Order: sequence, then C-alpha cells, then structure tokens
Amino acid sequence: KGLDFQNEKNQLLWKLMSAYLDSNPTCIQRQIVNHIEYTIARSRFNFDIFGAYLATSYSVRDRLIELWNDTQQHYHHVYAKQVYYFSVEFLLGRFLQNAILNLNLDSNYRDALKGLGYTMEEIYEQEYDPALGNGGLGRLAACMLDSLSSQNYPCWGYGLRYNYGMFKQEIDDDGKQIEKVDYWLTHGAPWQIENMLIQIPVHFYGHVISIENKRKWVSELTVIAQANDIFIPGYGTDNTNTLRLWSSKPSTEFDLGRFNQGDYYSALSQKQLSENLTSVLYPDDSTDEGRKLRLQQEYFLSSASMKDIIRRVTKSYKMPITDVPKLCAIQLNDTHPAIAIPELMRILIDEYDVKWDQAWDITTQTFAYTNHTILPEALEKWDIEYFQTLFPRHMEIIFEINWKFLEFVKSKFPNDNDRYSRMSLIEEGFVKRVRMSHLAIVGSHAVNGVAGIHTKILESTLFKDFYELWPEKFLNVTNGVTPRRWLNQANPLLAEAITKRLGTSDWITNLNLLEKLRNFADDQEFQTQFAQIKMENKKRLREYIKKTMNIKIPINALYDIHIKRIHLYKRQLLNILSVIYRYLTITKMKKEDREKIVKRVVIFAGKSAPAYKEAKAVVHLINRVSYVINNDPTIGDALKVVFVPNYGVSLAELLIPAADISQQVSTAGTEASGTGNMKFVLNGAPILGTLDGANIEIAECVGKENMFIFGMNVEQVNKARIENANKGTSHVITRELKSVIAAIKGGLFGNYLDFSIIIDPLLSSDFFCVSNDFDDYLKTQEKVDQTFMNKKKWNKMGIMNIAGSGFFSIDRTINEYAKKIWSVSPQPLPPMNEDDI
Ligand code: T68
Repeated sequence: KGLDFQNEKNQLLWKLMSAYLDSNPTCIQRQIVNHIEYTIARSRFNFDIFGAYLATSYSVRDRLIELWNDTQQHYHHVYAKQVYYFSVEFLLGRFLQNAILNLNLDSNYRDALKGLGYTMEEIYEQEYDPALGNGGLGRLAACMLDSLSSQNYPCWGYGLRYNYGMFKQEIDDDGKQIEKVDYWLTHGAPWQIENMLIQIPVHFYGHVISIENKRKWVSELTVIAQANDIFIPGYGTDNTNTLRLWSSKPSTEFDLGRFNQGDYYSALSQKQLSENLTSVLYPDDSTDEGRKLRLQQEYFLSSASMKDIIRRVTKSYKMPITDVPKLCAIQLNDTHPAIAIPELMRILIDEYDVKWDQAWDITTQTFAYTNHTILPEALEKWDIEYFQTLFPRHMEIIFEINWKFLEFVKSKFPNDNDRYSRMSLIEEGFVKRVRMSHLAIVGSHAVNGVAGIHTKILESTLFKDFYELWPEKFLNVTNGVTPRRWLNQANPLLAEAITKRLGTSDWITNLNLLEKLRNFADDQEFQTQFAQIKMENKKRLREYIKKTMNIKIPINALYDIHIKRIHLYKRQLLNILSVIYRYLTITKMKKEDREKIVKRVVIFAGKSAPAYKEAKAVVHLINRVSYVINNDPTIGDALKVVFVPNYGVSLAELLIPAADISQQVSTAGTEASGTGNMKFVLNGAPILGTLDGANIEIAECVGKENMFIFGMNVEQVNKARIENANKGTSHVITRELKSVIAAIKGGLFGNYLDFSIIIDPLLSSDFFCVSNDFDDYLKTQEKVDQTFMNKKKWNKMGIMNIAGSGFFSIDRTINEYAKKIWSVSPQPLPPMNEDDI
C-alpha cells in the first residue's frame, strides 16, 4: 500500500519478493534448503531433523516478516489507534505449527517436507516450548495476542525476554519435585528477531534535583533495553502484529557517580548486574515473594515500553505527545507493570513540560488495569525505602498522586479517616509500602476482573472503597481461550468432525457457531464419532505416558485430569485424598466386584513454586500415592494415578483432548476465573468442579446437568471458615476422611512427617475447607462413575459441553475489551489491487 508501482525498481523488487514467497511445495523446499545452507550454515546435503525444523521455521518467518511490514505500513497510513498489552509473562507455547495453521499453509508444508523426508509431526516435535510465564495470566496474554491478530486489531504485546524461563520440573525417586534450570535459548530461537535499531536506555537509582522550578532525575545506572521481536500471525488474515520482548544489556555510557569517583570495579559490578536483569522469570504463581530484582524487572519493562510508544507517537506518527490517549490504549496485565503510570507522568512533566493536570488526564485515559487474583499474598506492595532508592523521582510523583487523590476522597467522604488510610496508595505501618493495586486503580480509567464472580468480589470486598468512589470505572470481562490452538491445533480429529457436521470451518473464528452441535447431541452417529475421537486422543496420551514414564494405563478407563499450578487453594489435595479413599475402598472389595467398577486413570500435572512448602508436599504425596497404587497387583487396572512431570503448554495440548472429565475444584471464591476449565469444555470434557471462577458462567452456558458441581458456594465458605477457625473441623470430618487421614498417618505412603504440613491443618482451621467439601466431593465422584457407565448419556454430555463453549472464545473477550475499554477497531489490511502491480 502506498508503493509507487510505476517505479521500475519497485516493480523489480516486488517481482523478486513474490517469486521468493510462492507457496507451492517446490518453492517452499527451495526456501527451506536455502536456509539450511545460508542461515544455519550447514551443507544442504547433510541436514538432520533439528536443522530441518530450524530451516522450516526461518522459511515461515520470512513470510511473517513480509506480512508484518505490510501491516505496520498500513497501520501507519491510517493512523490506527493501537492496543498495548503490558505483561511480565507471555506463555506462547510452540510457535511453528500455530503459524503454519494460521497462514493456511499446512498442506503446502506437509508436501514440501515429505519430499525432503520428514513428517510435519516430527518437525513440530523438535521445537522447544519456551516457558516465559507461570500459568493462567501468562497464557491468557498469549491467547489475547492470537485473537488481536486474528481479528485485525492493531496491537503490540510488550514483555521481557528472560534467559531462563520457568524451571524444568523433575520428580526424584522419592516422588519429590526438583527444579532444573531451563536455559531455553540453547535450543534455538528462530522466531525472535533482535532489532538492533531499537535499544532504549532505562535508568535506575540516583537523586532528583531542581533546575529553574523543574524537577530532574539524575540517575546512577543505565541499562539498555534491547528489542527482540516476535511476529504474531492471525488466523486467516494477513494482519501480523508484534510481541516485543526486552532483554537487558549493559550500556556503554559511563554513569555519573561511581565511575567519576574512580571506583572502577564497583561500578563495573553494577554494570554486570544490569546484564542479569532479564535473566530469570520468577516462578511464583499467585504469591509475591517481594524479591528486589522483580521490581527492577517491572520498571525495566514499563519504562522501555513507554519510551518506545512515545517514540512511535511523536517520531513515527509525528503527532503531539498529548495525542497519546487518541493513539494508544495500554492494558496492564495485573499490577506488575503498574509503575508505567508514574513513568508516563514523569516523561510528560519532566521531559515534555506538560502541566500536572493535563498529564494526569492523558495518563488515566491511556491506562486500564486487569486484576487476576484476590489472594492477599499476591497483592504487590513495595517497601518505600527501596522504591525510593531505585526510583526517587517516581516516588515523588506517587506521593503527589496520592496527596491529590486523598484530597478528592476527603471531598467525597468527609470525616472518614479509616477510609483514607484504607484507600491510600501508601500502606502505613512498621514499614511503609506502596500498594501497587491502588496505584493501578487510581491511574486507570477502567478496572476489570476476569469472571463474573471475581469482579463481584472485587467490587464488594477487595476494592469496595474504590468501587464506592468510582462505580463506573469497574467492569467485568470474562476470560476466554483461543479455539485456534485449543481445538483446531490440539484436537485435529475433533476439529475435522465439527467442520464436517457444521458444513463450515467458520467456527474457528466464530465460536458461537458450535451451538448448532446441540442438534447432534443425541445423534447416534455423531456420538460414536465423538467417542472414537476421544479414544484416539487417549491412545496418543497413553503412548506418551508409557514412553516417558514407563507407566502402563488402560485405555477403556475414565480419564480424570487435574492440571494447573499446584496451590492449596486449587485443592489438588482434595483430589488425592479422594483417590486414596477410592483405593482403600477397592482393596476391601471382592475380586468379582472389583471387576465391575468403572476403571479410573487419575492424571495430575503442575508445578509448585520452589519455596512453597505445602504445594511441594502435595506433589510428594501425589507421587507416593501413585507409586503405591500403581504397584499394587491386587488393584490391577481398576485405578491408576499418574503425575506427569513438567507441565506446560505443549503437555496441555496433549492432555486436554484426552480427558473424560476435568477437575476444577478450587475453594469457592478463590480462583479468579480459570481458563483450563474452558479448554476442557471446548474439547468435550465435562467439569467436576465447584461454583467458582468461570465455572459459574460455564454452567450457565452448557447447563448444570452437563457438569458435576459440588461443594460450598462463596457465602457458605465464608461462614465455614469462621467456624473452622473457631471450633476446628472435628464437627465436619467424616468417617471416610478419617480413614484416609489414618492411612496417611499410618505410613502407607511413607513417613507421615513428609505430609503433616498439609494434613494437620485439615484437623484445625482448614482454611481451604477441604474437610467441609470432602463428603459432597465423594458423592459427586460416585455420580461421575454412574454416568460414565451410561455411554449415551455420557457422550451427549460431552457434545453439549462443546456446543455451549462459544462464549468462552477469546475473540468475544477481546471484542469486549476493544469496545468497553480500549475504543479501538479492527484495521484489516486492504486487499492488494492487482492492477497496481
Ligand atoms: C490467574 N493468575 C488466575 N497469576 O489465578 C486465574 N501471580 O484464575 C485466571 O484465570 C488467570 O490468571 C487469567 O486471568 C495468575 O496466573 C500469576 O501467574 C502470577 C504471577 C506472578 C505473580 C502473581
């Protein structure tokens, strides 16, 4: 677009490029082989499968670069308002297959590679799955990027390029989790392009001076933010957006301070620190360990991204800085990048001479904040002293924001001192701390929760004061997942069957079309097909488990899958205790009765934070139980327990399509939304779960009769917690639970002391109400078995789950953000006019 095709040189360049990017298999082979030789410098006559994978990736990347250039030029041309998604985590999963499917080049590449002696599947398996995120929040960010591109929204993801992703989880001989470093870059990173033109200085430490009535930050340490770009293709569109990940590099400039004082070695060690800034992702899901480097990482991301955006607005678009809100919508993925708020204020006021009030309007119109958790331990707070040392000017700005904010609160709620101290951005106490969530709320024009119940809890408890002040700021945007990866890619057999039934593959971008499957829920033929596909997926999983863990699991069993981060609130403990109960029951059965029961394979996967003792004990217990049960010859195939190590996106793609049911059993009121739940439903696996997070909305969409709901609701949990704390749990503990605890205490699974940290609390205050929900959980498990025996009913339930999952498409989520928060619209690339060429 905008190219002068009368110009001979342009014509030539165009022809060269078109010839290069032709999609017939011979052309693709030529591209691949050329990359073997000229990009990875191997002989084209001697390339192994890893080389083939790398070269294939480079050839796909060439196409993305092409589309990306066109897309950026187009956005620029129409002065598009862009979405900026700031997140310390992007859990992308493997890239190659997704890119090929989105570009609709599957069969072309399949044929090309076949000619070169490889299958697509083995090439895909070569790719290392980079773990640049902890869990739900990071994976949500990746789903959002897929949808933004697929729906032609102009956007940038901004994040950090960690050298070490999430640790690699291994299980030792005793069943304990051990952590191994994950230096993922050694496996090749063909998707990243280090853009040497984009290097942005980010400053730390120092002090603030006044010059002519203006404040100026004189920093002491400068670190360079190096851009690494990953191009994000959309499904069935040419629009290609960017994920820009910053990595840290020492700057070559010498900072003032230490160098000037001649303290060469200490200054140099400061520089080395800056090289380590983006070294490691902190492996904490829903806890804030308050580690110091983390705050530096957060600022590094926020400052570099903010400066990059302002450069784009003022230098590329050549628009005044006051136009930032017209051109940019910045979404904060939790509070981790909330320091971008004072950073924008600082740039506006100190560097562009904008007056405070106008700067504040610009800032609040630009930012919006998504909260992902109500767990108090996950709410970020930073010691003022440390904050002040690192960012003296930002601290001043935060105090000023706070002062003006509290004046405003006072005008609305006179004489309410308790309220002022509750709402202040600064927590008073033995150590004063900055409350990042308050900063994010005050500095944003929109605050959202990620599921209906979660938003209600935010409004009525955690952020009640803010909701009373600004009810119009709060809204709910229920999470979603991308059907591209989580159905079309992960479950190709089911995807194909759906396309056949509906007579169209449009459901991939319009998931509500799945509703039409309700008409086939009773259809014998479709039910059989559904069951066969599930069986194939189970075989695929069974082979993986055999190959990687040498555990044999039966195929004609109910696959019951519980996969997510290990956390007390997610209650893997509840599950494993009920598994023990099932085991004890089976051992007491007569042989002939044993053969009649529904066989169960209970599968767990998930990582515990390395320092989270209770979660580690849960992993240990699951593995000990698994060893005992799987090696008990009297049990046979009636029950198997598998803990699959090193959970991640690729494993999820293998596990989810093979599930008969999924476990979503968090204590009501603790899981903000959950997104795994949606992926299982989309693949036709009913939920065994509580009325928590998005499970509630899933029940509305698929029908309660198509789920297995159990346990207390939020109100009941709140009451039970008080009772448990006051009286202990002896009044709710059942005979069944007692027998389970007795077995653990008796040493059936090893030394009780290994597990007392998680079992003892069940007998006292039991904060997560495992004892309170245990009985109903067992009864509901019983119902699962009963229903499974009725194949017709079971298959119908599965199909009804798929049919009701349309609402949980991330495309619906993104459209809500776009309309209600960002005010952005799709900007599809205009079709190329052949006459121009
Ligand atoms: C998850 N949060 C929610 N946090 O737990 C989940 N926290 O219910 C929700 O579906 C999902 O977000 C998406 O909205 C997280 O994943 C973290 O990963 C995290 C990381 C660092 C510090 C705190």
